[in-house]
Amino acid sequence: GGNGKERTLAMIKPDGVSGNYTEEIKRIIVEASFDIAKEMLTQLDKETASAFYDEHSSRSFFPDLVTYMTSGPVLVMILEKTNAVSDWRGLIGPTDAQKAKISHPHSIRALCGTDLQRNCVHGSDSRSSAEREIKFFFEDVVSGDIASQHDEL
Ligand code: DGI
Repeated sequence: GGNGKERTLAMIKPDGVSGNYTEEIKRIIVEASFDIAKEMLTQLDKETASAFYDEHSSRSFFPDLVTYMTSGPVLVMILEKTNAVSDWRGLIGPTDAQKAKISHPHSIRALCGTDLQRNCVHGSDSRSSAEREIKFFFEDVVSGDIASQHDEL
């Protein structure tokens, strides 16, 4: 949009939701002046988790990543503010939660993550990833619903 605001896709992963970190993470989000434009609590199936992390599909850790991401509900959110993409990446900290606890002790991954895989939150890594991921979870779902309703007419 032309108002200087940016959108990013944030997710509280299964370990964050099951560990009851949702409320604390949302407090951090609001205190950092993000608006939560949309949110959805959902259980990823294998196909959806695989498609979301398609760029990693050839990596050795991919099967474990999909098992982790489908192990319980996730909370997916669209966050809005100026510089939302880089500001949210800054708040969550490095990918490896074990390293985050040392180098970024006030980051969200230091707060609720465990290791390189179980890092409790996701954030889009660029504006273009953010747009793709927002479409993946929100706009595709909507148009999919419309398409399936249309098919049944
Ligand atoms: O954008 P990030 O989530 O910080 O990191 P990424 O896009 O490089 O990787 C996506 C997710 O895949 C990451 O949050 C955790 C998992 N992952 C990345 N690298 C490894 C990994 N999991 C394992 N087990 N081993 C890895 O080397």
